[in-house]
Amino acid sequence: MAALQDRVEGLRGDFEERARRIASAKDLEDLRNLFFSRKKGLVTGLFEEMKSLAPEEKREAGRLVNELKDILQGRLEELEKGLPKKEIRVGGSVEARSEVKGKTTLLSPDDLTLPGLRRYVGAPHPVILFQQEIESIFRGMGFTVEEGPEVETDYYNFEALNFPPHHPARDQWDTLFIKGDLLLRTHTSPVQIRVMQRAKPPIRIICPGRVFRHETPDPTHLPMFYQVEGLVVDEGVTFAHLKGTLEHFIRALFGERIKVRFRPSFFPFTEPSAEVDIECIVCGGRDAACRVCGGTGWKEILGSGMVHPQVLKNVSIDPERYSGWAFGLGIERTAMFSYGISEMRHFYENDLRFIRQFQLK
Ligand code: FA5
Repeated sequence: MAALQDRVEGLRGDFEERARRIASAKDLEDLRNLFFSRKKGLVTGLFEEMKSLAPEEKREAGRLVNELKDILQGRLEELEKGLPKKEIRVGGSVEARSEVKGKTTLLSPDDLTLPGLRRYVGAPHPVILFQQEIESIFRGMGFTVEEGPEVETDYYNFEALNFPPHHPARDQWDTLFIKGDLLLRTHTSPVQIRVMQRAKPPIRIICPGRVFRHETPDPTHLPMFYQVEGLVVDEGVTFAHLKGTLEHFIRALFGERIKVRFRPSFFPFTEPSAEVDIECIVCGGRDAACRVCGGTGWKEILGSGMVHPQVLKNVSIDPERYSGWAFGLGIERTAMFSYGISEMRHFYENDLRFIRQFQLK
């Protein structure tokens, strides 16, 4: 029996020695044949020899040889998995297969419920996803969605909105001028004018789009960003409608428990005017050095107010009969709070590790 044990150990050593030199499916196949071919296989030979043993020796010999067989077959499987794989395209997906014994075998057939290898096909940008969420809340309240040009004239961007020429309030919007009267719109408010010129009250619209300002980027400011404008004009419209609608909208976005505040402000095209802040979701007001809220615990997300009577006159709507309210919300500013991002510039760095997190599930 000691002699058999020596031979079994010798065969294991020999097997490992050869296994180290395997570089292809052909090498692996030769190794398998050397040990297990039906006529001359070294392990097969041991089973043959056992037949001539005395019955009392057979049991122990059988245990030793079967153990060797199991170990070596396990090793052959491991070696097969380690072979270089061929990539085979099946209906657009890539599956890993290996070639052994001249046959192509699908690897890891053990668990057919494992997901296949998925190809990344792209997804809407998080800012656009958020814009769509905003649109859907306002559509639910009966608003329709309008658009306007990104290249505007001074008239629509400023004058019709009650900024007289050379008025200091223009400085609030660092404008990128193109040529003569043309400029890149600094806000979506010019769309209010375009809509009121072509439609008469009742008006209930929102208009999302890109705006441009000569600004240095920081965690909460960009030189190109998205706004969404809202405008309601009808008989009997009051500030209470403005407040109720915006509060409903903000709670629909952030949940019932979000803290919201209206703060008096100034815009030439609204009177009275208010800016709306929400609690700083990044620090919750607990970090005096917060780069998002500056330690105040609040961050402005939109400007709003009752449409100035002069603006209504500019589009031939009678301010004695009609009144209206409007708002302009920063989409990235609001999105960063909704997604819990402390840095607005991430949206435009084109880092796929960031962008892919917002893919629709
Ligand atoms: C305006 O642009 C007004 N047109 C808003 C308005 C519309 C008031 C209708 C009244 C009636 P303001 O400059 O504050 O206002 O910008 C509005 C929002 O845009 C801000 O609350 C903020 O959320 C966002 N925002 C402003 N500047 C930037 C910037 N540089 N980067 C990113 N978001 C900005």
